[in-house]
Amino acid sequence: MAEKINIEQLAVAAIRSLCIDGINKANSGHPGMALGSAPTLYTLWTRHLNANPKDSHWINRDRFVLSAGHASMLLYTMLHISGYDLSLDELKAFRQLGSKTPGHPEYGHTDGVEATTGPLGQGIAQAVGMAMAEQALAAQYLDGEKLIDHYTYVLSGDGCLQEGLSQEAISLAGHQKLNKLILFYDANQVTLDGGLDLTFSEDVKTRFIASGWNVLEVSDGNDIDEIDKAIKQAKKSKDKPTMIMIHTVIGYGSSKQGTSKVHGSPLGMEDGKKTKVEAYGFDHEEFHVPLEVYKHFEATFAKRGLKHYEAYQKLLTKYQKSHAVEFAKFAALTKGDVSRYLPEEIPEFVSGTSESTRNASGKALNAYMLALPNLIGGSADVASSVITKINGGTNFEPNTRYGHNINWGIREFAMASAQNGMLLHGGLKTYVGCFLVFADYMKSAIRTACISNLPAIYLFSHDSIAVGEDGPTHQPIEHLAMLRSLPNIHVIRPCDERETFSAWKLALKSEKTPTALILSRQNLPLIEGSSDKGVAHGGYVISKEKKNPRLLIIATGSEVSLAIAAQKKLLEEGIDVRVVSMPSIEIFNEQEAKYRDEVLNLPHKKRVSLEMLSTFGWARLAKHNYGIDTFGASAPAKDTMAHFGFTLDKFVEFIKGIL
Ligand SMILES: Cc1ncc(C[n+]2csc(CCOP(=O)(O)OP(=O)(O)O)c2C)c(N)n1
Repeated sequence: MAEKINIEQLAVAAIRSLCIDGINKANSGHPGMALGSAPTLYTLWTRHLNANPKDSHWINRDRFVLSAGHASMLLYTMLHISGYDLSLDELKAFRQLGSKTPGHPEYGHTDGVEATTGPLGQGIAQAVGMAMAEQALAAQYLDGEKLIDHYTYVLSGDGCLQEGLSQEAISLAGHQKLNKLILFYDANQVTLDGGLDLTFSEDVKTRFIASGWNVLEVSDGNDIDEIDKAIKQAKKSKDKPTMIMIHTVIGYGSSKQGTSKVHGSPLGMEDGKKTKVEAYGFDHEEFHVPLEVYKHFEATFAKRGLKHYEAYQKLLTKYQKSHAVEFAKFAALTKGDVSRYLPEEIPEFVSGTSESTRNASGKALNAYMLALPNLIGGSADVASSVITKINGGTNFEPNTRYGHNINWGIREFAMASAQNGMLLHGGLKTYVGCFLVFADYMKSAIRTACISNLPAIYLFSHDSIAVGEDGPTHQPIEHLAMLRSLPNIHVIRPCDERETFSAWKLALKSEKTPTALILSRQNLPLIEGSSDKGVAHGGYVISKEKKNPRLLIIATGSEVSLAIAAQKKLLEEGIDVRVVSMPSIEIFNEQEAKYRDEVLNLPHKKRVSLEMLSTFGWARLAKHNYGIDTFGASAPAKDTMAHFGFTLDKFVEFIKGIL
């Protein structure tokens, strides 16, 4: 390619070349899709995306999510060239310790990265959540469509579309008519192991159409005008999200183009140089970006973004004048500042009452909803079982976007992942719910929330074998251990109504840590010693010893009342014990050692944990662990509990055995 190339071709060549250089230098990374999809992102950035790199958190910016997170070098290159806070040196440090350019995009780590991606499929679901948040937020304010009105773009490969999660998300987006969501499908016919003929024969276009999407096609992924035309058309959609299938060549221009060999291996110096010079007409030293390319991005992307940004600032000033109260609310809530709305005190509760913690959670949700106008959420078709509805509230639907009740359908994974997207968007407080046993379906999305520091809220009810008749498939055993093993999560299993209100308050106050509330199906008595402050400490003495405790029982949730009953019975026989309620091990571990030692005032060998779930993990806190390390059984709850030893007599016997 000897002839002179125009600025657009030059820019695309520079983008591709930087991708080659970054991956070569790291000797690690995925050039395949980066080279194939470079023109798509070039077109999006220079002709459509509205954002301001100088204020990259501007609430009304367009969102772009790289669902195919392995093509991270392409995203970093776009962010660098378009003026985000990402230097060329950072691109040179691709995939190195401490760099801002980790192997896969990490939200909060790199300026301009909108979502943590890499686990395939999750980017699509997060983008769906962002598009939902955009619609919800616009509807929650008077004339809110002035405040929030933007597009959400997402780039997916074959991998994301093969993941089951993508179909959950696509189906949901079609049903919700998220017309401002635009998905680019990099259709390069290749995945990691080889050609698509190995694994994927479905008609992807028909699949999207069947799910309620518009489908457009770009026959040549190098044709900027063709891509541009498709985006323009997609933006006109009034009632459907749009998928643009773009035919690209994996590893475009390299000697291994069109094959899986270029999916995830650096080109190497020789092929890299040859590809840059011969295929792209780009004969420069490594990591060179011609000045005119930077200027071109300034004149297109940055200029357009700034124009929109400045117009928005003017609009905000006007809005502030005409809608002072609404504006104050918008300003506070889009900063995530809920403290001024949330009551510090929890209600008074009447002794002698009994309530399941799932019901208590429903009451707490409805109480806090009155104070927190941007609370929105729902469940995966178990709203009446997990008690996730806002009473008298409207459903979030295409014609009632102001509704706060989301019917997620039976799509747990997409629900959890889309919640991440909603939180990433900003402006909303969210929660999602399902049975604890199905937390596994959501696991990877929960993990992403933890990595991304998102204050997601999970309501997990039916929290033990006390589910009864539904049997082992519906009785959680190892699930609490699984959740607790995640870094950066608060798992809270309240023991009564009071603790549940406290747990909800903590969840709503959290800014960077997800919270899982573990809720009972069965009624639990209000416990005299339960305390709001105690929950805030994660664990506390809920029922003190008489004088000199010989043992210390640490219980959570529904087992706290059993522990207290055992304490009473043991005392009758002259055995003094202390009972600690430990709704959240993680929060307890965050307390000062002095406090922890005061609560757990006996040595490890004199402590007993009591939880009607797997004992896994409890050995760290107590030598003796009373729990269930097999699967459950189908029977009425009372019989199941008796069968597994969760009766007063059996537990007391166990304690005596220790002594
Ligand atoms: C959930 C998940 N499974 C597996 C992987 C490993 N992986 C990364 S990329 C990839 C292939 C993706 O194919 P495609 O989306 O077509 O990307 P391309 O080959 O075009 O780069 C695989 C299997 C992953 N990142 N996430």
